[in-house]
Parts: sequence; structure tokens; C-alpha cells
Amino acid sequence: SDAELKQAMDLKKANNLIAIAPPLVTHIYTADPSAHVFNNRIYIYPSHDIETDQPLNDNGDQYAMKDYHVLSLSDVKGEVTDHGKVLDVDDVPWASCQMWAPDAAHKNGHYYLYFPARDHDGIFRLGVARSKQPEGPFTAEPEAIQGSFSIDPAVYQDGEDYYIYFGGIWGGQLQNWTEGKFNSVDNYPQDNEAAIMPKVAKLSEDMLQFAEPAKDIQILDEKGNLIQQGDTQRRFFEGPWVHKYDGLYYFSYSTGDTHMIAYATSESPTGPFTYQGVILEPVVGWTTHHSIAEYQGNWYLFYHDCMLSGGQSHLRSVKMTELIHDDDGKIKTIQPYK
Ligand code: FUB
Repeated sequence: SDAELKQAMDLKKANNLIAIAPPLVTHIYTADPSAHVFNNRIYIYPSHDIETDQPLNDNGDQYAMKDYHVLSLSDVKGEVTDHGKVLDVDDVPWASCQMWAPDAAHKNGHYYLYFPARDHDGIFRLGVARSKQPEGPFTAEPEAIQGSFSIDPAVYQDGEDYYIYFGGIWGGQLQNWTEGKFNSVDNYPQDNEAAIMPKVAKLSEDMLQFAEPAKDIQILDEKGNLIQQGDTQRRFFEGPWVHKYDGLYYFSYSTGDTHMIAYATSESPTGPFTYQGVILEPVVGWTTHHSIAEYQGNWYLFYHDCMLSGGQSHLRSVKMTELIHDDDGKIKTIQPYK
């Protein structure tokens, strides 16, 4: 499989590269970092990677995570606190396995953890859990968010509104929802057709449901055409994130099998977004997944790679490095290794 091939190459590469940033923690494996600043402290909501007997395949069975930890720090070069286990799959009635990339949001003194997991039929849904503290522990709602599907939720607060972005193809099952309901047969467009699009929905007042059915996020090329399925260097694969800089909305995402973090910009939080370029070149490991946050006047990219595990693609480590927007609002491409 593609996963096995990339890992074989990465196992060789990992010993010969010098990373620009160290792992934030080394006592556990962590991935998919979603960073937010709450109470003047950076909180990171990552996946918690574990060893597994599951096979390495393109469906992502090797990502067999069962719980979440929260990390936090107040000095970007200082100590990182692991707040321990904040939610376990066994405490989520609707979920069966694969606690993948989460995110969090704050509203009216409550903190909300949004996460994907497979339900008892093996279908990915999105769930939400609540806490009074940013570091948890979180208590899950008994049911998944109604009308939710696929993976990788990311919540962006725009004034009074909160938008949840989500989606991922291949193991993330977005290709099984092209007709509005789950179809176990994969339905990918032709290479010269529009690529499968990530989704967005406004969240309800109580933050526990979608306020509306999820809509497509359009990603356009420089001519204003939808990015095509065959354009694997630029099409959306998984891991959406939104930030705002200088009045412009930035939608960033992983290109999956071409291993880039790319971005597109728009005047509106729901797009259409126009493709702009690459934020992060490929890391050691098959997946690449990130978030972007401003802290004390500087912008940071949070990402992961597999250097600590010597290139094992399901054992990743969260990292951070400074991110620069130039005078034209373009993001300077980051090379993860010297
Ligand atoms: O961590 C499991 C999955 O791998 C995430 O949901 C994807 O974004 C990829 O990083």
C-alpha cells in the first residue's frame, strides 16, 4: 500500500534529517495538534497515538487511538504540561474506536471538545464533549452530532458565530457521502472533475449541534475554477483549519497522498477560497496535519512528524514553529528539516 511504501522510505530518512523543531513532548506520541489560546496560555488538543497490532494500510487502521490528552504551555520555549487523559472512547456511548483529530472551542465559560470516531457501525461521526476548564476532563454527549459524518473537525469563531469545518477522503470516508447519505462504495470523481470538497456548518447556540446542514467549501484555482480531483498537489484531502489575518480568512489543509499543508484565502469564512500555496513541505510520516494560532504577537504553526519513532507513520509527535505572513499576506513556506 501507499502507507507501507512511504513508511519504508521514512524509516531510512528519519536517521539522516535534522528537524527544525523538537517534539513538544516525548513521553507519549501525539499528533494532529489543534492549538488555541485560552486565558493567555496555549492549549493543544492532539490525537494520542498508540502502538497497535492493526495493519498498516491506506484505510488508516493503524491509527487506532482510544483517548485524548490535552497539552499546554505559556512560554513557547518552555515547559509543556500534559494534563493527562481527558476523554476515553469507553466514556463515549456512541463511539467504538479510532479517536482521530480533535479540536476545541470556548463559549460563555464552557469549553467544547469536538472529535471524530467510528460509531458502532464503523461509520465516522463527529462528537462533542464539555468541560468548565480548557484542560478538561471532558464529558461526552451521549449521541454523535446529528447529521455529522467524516473526520477532522475544526471550529473557528467569527464574532458571535462558530463554524465547524470537517472532512477527509480515503480512510476519512468523505467519498462515501457524495449523495447525502452513507454509501459503503467509494464514489470518487474523475480526475478532470471537481474534487470532493471539505464541509462547513454553523454551530447551534448551545454548541452541541449543527445549526444547518453542512455545505461544501469551494477551493478554486487561479482562474476561478474548482480544483480538480486529479490535481493531487492542491486538492483537499483532510485536516481543515481556518485562521484570520489582516481581514482575510485562510483555509489550510492537508493534501494527503502528496503530503503538503496547503492554503487558500477568502473574504468570507465559508468561501469560496482561492488556492495560494504551500505552508509546510512534507514531513517524515505519511500524514501531515496542522493548526495555526497567534500568541503574544507572533503566529505559530503546530504540526507533527514521525522523527521520534524513527519514521513509524502511526507514532507521531506534535511540534511547533513560527509562521510568517509576508507583507502581501502570503505565508512563507516552511521546510521542516534543515
Ligand atoms: O490521526 C488520524 C488521522 O490522520 C487524522 O484524523 C488525519 O488528519 C491524519 O492526521
